Order: sequence, then structure tokens, then C-alpha cells
Amino acid sequence: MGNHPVSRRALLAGGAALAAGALLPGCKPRLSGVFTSADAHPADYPTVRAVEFMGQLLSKWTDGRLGTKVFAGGQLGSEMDTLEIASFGGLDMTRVYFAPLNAIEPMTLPFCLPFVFDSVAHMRRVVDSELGDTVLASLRRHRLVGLAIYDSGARNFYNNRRTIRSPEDMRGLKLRVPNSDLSVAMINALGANAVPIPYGETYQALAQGVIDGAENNWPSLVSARHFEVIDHLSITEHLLTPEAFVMSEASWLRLDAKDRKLVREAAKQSVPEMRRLWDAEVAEAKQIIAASPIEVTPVDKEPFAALMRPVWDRFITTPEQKAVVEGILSMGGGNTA
Ligand code: GTR
Repeated sequence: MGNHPVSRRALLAGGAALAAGALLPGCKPRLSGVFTSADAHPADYPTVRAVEFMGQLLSKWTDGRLGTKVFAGGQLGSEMDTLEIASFGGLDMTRVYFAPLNAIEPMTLPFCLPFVFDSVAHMRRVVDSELGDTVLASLRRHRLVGLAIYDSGARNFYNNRRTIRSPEDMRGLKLRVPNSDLSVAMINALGANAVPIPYGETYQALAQGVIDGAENNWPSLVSARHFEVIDHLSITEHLLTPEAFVMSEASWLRLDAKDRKLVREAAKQSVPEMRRLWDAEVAEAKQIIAASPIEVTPVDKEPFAALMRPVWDRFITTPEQKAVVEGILSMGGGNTA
């Protein structure tokens, strides 16, 4: 839903000018310390509010010198776009799902494996541990500074063709996935046909029948209005992949050591706030779906896991990736999503 081309173009032009050092004499590279940030979700979504919360902390700590301004609703382009813009310095920050990072950095793949996390509590334990820092730090080679990892809950399949109880029911269904080879492979492993489409174009593709369904978490199903154009939801919880909040290295390098510390601290403090907002958002979305005509089907996850599990070996190939996967598994068990 990127229908604000003017702000996007202006921002890109500004970034390109900065990158090329092509500023008019007398112009300072940064007119204010307000960091521009992008998000595919609408203004009231927990990820957007968490980045705004971070900005409020920064503003409080610096008497308004630093802050954040979030361009929500995909105004600045798809998540792949905003990652690219941030990496060349045209945007200070962006919040993306981990899947669009797969094509950029293989160390992001472990968090995107199906059934690798067994609960929200497990995912939170992992991202709060050194493993979270290791994965965020891997983005530095792509001129991105990882600031925080946010929740994204459990993802389920939904469609407007039929009830999905087992993988056999998925045969031939055209299902939208984020733009990532791993996402495509895991859906195709179930016998469905994966169709990579940017998040912001999914509603239209569903409404027009270009695809039969998609998969996502409860809040996205509601906030992106997918629930208005689907009939069947199956609780597969096949992914508990989190969200990444990153800063452009170019913007980071313009900060002095004290401000970098403040940015890191504010990002860190935004995580518990995000989780508080997130848990409330999930509960509300579940209520909205329960009150809708959508058929909600609990499923036996085992047959899904058995078919999807082989993609792990295809995408986890380096000793570094394997160490992350082993670390994740060693922290599992016990809690339910
Ligand atoms: C959502 C995620 C978005 C977007 C989307 C997707 O859960 O928060 O950032 O990536 O999934 O499926 O593309």
C-alpha cells in the first residue's frame, strides 16, 4: 500500500545526495536528530509504537535533540526496499520481518526455520541471549546495525478455498509467502504452490483471487485486513520467526559514542514495551477472528513438521549457522506458545 510516492522519492533523493556527498554548500547532512524509520505495518501496530516509544525515550534523555519519526504502512516501499535504502544510507532505520533478510545474510536463516522454536517463551529466551546479538551483529557486513529483535508471534495458514487439517489439504493451493527462498521451499515442501509477494500487496492478491491464501500471525491477519477476504484458518503455528529493527550504518557512524550508547539503550528498553503491546494485540486479534465468520481449525502439527523439517538441511549449511540452530534447540522445551 505504498501510495505516498512523494515522501518516498524525497527521502530517496535526500539519501542519495548524502551518500554522494552532493550537498549544497552550507547544508548540514542532518538537520535534526530525528531518525527516519520505516514499517510495513499501520500506525497503531506494536512494532511502529515500539519504535516511537524508543524515540520518546531518546527525546526525553536529550531534551528533544534525538527522536524517531516512523513512516508506517509501507509508505517507503516493501521491506526488501527499505533494507536496501537503509543499507546505502537513504533511511536511518527500518523494522522488517526476518525473512526478507535471508537473501542478504545467511545467519538470519536459523530464526526462519519451520518449527525451530517451540513457543513464544522459547523464541524470547533465544533472542534475549547471545544468539540474538550474534545474529544482529551479522548484519553489520551489509552496512546495517542491528538494534533490537521484536516479537512476531506464531504464524498460521489461511485461505479461501478449503479447510486445512493436514498437508494433503494444501495440495495445489497458491499461497503467498514473503520474498525468501526458504519461505518458498517450506511451502512447496507441503505440496502447495508458494507465491512470493510483498506484504503490502497481499490483501489485493487475496481479494482478486490471484492467490488462494497466505500465512501470518494473528495481528497481521487483522491489521492488514486479510481476515475480510479469507474463510479458513488453521492453527499450524509453523513459524515463530521474530522481527528485526535495524539502523543504517551510515546514520550510526554519524553519531558520537555517547549518542550510540543512548540509541542502543533506548532500543533495548523498547523490547519489553513492544512485548506488552504485542501480547495485548494478539489477544484482541483472536477475539476479532472469533467474532468473525472465519472457520478456525486446530491441527495436528506433526505431519506439517515432518514435511517441512527437511528444508533445514538445505538452508543450514555453514558451521556458524549450525551453531545458532544448536543453540536455539538447546534452549527449547517446557513452555507452550
Ligand atoms: C508480518 C511481519 C511483517 C511482514 C509480514 C510478511 O508478520 O510483521 O513485517 O514481513 O509478516 O509476511 O511479509
